Amino acid sequence: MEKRFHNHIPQLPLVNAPQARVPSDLEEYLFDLNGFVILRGVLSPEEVTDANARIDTIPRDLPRAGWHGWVQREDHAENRGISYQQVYELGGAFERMIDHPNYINYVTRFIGGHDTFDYHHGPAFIDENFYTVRGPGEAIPLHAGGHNHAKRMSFGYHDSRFHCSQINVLMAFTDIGPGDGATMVIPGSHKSNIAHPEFSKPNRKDEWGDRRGGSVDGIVGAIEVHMKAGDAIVFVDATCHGSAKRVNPGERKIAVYRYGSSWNRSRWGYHASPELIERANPFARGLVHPQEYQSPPNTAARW
Ligand SMILES: O=C(O)CCC(=O)C(=O)O
Ligand SMILES: [Fe+2]
Repeated sequence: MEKRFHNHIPQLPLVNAPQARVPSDLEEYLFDLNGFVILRGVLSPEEVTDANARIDTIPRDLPRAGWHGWVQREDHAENRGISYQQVYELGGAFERMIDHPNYINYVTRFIGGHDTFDYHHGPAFIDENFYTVRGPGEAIPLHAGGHNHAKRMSFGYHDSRFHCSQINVLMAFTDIGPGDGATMVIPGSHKSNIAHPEFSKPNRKDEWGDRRGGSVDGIVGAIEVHMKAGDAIVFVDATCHGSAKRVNPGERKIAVYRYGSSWNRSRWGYHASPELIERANPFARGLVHPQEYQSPPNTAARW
């Protein structure tokens, strides 16, 4: 790869399939500036249809925290809709999304760490993957932001490399336009030193904790990201974000795959099934299961 104008340390795309996408100079500039890039058409219409059909095999009355194979319904506030965790276990398009060639090189570029100790176990690890369905009245409130100095979500750039701790790939499985409950972001907020005044509103905690629900509607500085089914937003989790409240009839469907360095941990303690680890290609296997533990001889493994 040619040297970039901003002296980017060359790194060959890890996924080098003929169609694999690599961030352009402009996309790297925009990611650094805004904290996110929007990628159009990363999933084909067939992949979108396949994913939605696999979700439809899960009974809608699956209770909170109920299991469907290796997928579990999340027990979160009602106003955030229905979420299913560990969807890469559903196979097909969801399994391909582990290392999808249309975005995985963005993920590895933005996490950074190539040629350093951060690659000791591999390029990245998926610490959470889920699919969310939201209907009218549902949303997720404003959260994150550069003012929140958690290592796990931090943004960095040093010595010509990005150093992001968590990169989210948020994909649309329905068209998401005005009134549909779009994801909302505050561009540039991954570098904020100051918390948005919205965070000091007296009812802030209630928006997360109870069933009343909050949204990002009307918050100054936030913009809606409109997407077609198959588009994705790739963003560092430090970007202040959330969603608009859906007002239109029907449902908004998205999935989020979160990637961090290979020494990261699963957010909720999930682990990939033995079947998935067995059948995944070696690169994808590393993203879901970067490490085999060492045990003394004749010790029963418990993980
Ligand atoms: O639903 C969205 O648009 C954003 C989801 C999100 O930010 C989250 O689940 O942390
Ligand atoms: Fe989020």
